[in-house]
Amino acid sequence: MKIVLATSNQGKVKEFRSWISEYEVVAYSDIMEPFEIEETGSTFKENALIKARAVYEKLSDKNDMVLSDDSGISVPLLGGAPGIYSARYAGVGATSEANLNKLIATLKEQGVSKTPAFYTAAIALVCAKGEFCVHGWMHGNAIMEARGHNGFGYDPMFMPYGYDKTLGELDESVKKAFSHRGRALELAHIIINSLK
Ligand code: ITT
Repeated sequence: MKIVLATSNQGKVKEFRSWISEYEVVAYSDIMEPFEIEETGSTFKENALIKARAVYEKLSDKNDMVLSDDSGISVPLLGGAPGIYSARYAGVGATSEANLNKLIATLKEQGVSKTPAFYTAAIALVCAKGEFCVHGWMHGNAIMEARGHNGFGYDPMFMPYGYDKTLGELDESVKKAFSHRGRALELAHIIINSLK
């Protein structure tokens, strides 16, 4: 059984590849022509399932399993924004740098130097046995500047609780152990192992 990642985000591909070691992991674009998947859901879970189902439908080997991730950063001070719109906060097709800069600029307008924020990841699994979804969260503070180059997306402005560095500065092992995606993947692993 292969695990096929239903994502075009290279940051996610990199994390999943290094965190799932005992299975063959391939990005869906390695085995089929990449295609547009419209994320029409109103929750992380709905969007994760939409992405995993779309790729599973096109799989030639239905014994393989599709894994997708819908994730984002939420800032309570901004009413939860950008949330499910994290990838398109600065507009459809915006670069992750533009999204990061927009969040920093928006928070600066609030006149605070840091504010609580949290990441959410919904991981959906679609396979011959059915559809499953698990979640993970990581809480911390959003700061008003970008620091470090590790991780991706909003990591340079996110300081997890218990650390005085951003995910951009911290070793990748911290993200594996404590992140939204790392925690959700731990739960996904249990499901995957029970189905193999
Ligand atoms: P796919 O839909 O192809 O998986 P995407 O990047 O569009 O890729 P999402 O719709 O789930 O995926 O949006 C996730 C966005 O949330 C991502 O682009 C980042 O801006 C942000 N994000 C999610 N997890 C993150 C993480 O671990 N570190 C930094 N930013 C993250």
